Amino acid sequence: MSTYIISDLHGHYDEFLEMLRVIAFTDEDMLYVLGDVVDRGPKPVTLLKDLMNRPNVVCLAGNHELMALECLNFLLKEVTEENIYDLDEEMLGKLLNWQLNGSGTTLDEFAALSPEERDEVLDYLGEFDLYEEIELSGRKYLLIHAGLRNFEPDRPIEDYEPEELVWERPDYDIPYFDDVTVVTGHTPTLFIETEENIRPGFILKANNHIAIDCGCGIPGGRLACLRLDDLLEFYVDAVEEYADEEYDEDDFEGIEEYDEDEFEEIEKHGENESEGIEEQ
Ligand SMILES: [Mn+2]
Repeated sequence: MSTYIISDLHGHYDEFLEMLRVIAFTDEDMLYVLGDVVDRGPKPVTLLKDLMNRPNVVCLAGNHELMALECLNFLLKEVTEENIYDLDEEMLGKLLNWQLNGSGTTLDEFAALSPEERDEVLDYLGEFDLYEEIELSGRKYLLIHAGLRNFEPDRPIEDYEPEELVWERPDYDIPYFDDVTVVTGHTPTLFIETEENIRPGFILKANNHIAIDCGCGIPGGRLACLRLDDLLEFYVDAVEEYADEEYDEDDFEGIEEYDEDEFEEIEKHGENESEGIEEQ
């Protein structure tokens, strides 16, 4: 029995299946998916429907799951005289922010589902935890999507707000903990600027950090999987030529045109999402 970690699948279902073949994944093994299953890539909902039928796969929430859940729940609400005003500027901003972050493929596949399937997918998304603590081969690991915003060494992990765990860009030069390795996705290693990142686009292990988003779907990137038992790395090249216009640099610029006070939360997201990854 082995424990594997993968992240930022972003709808790359074919590459995911290929990775399961490469690692010879069995029912005895365990796989943790560190968030961002949906958006950007071609088959995000197909991927979700596959994952939800695998009892030995645990998905954690990424920023894209939080955006998708909130927006899809809103979009599915029946419009009534009471709730019609919920479509206020803040909600419009959230919908636009999701669109700018690659919601298109998720919405397309979601719209094609039956009402029952939509409920199943939303229920499944709502079950994603924000973190997982595991111990393996005498080493402690904290699995989260992005990092620890407003980090304090003694702050219990359960006290962090969801937003603090799914949008952060960690400083990979500085360990969070001496005795716990923090495993994250979210920031493609292609764009991590630290001296120890000698192979951008491959898994980075440095300073009690392990960064495993190797940018499947981004030019120069690939899908990565880590076997935690012995830290062996596995890679699968992207099947599809990446051609997602929603990754345009202009999209990230547009998001800064909002009124600062009203859209403080959204700007924060937009800024962080685009920071250092303008090439995506
Ligand atoms: Mn992310």
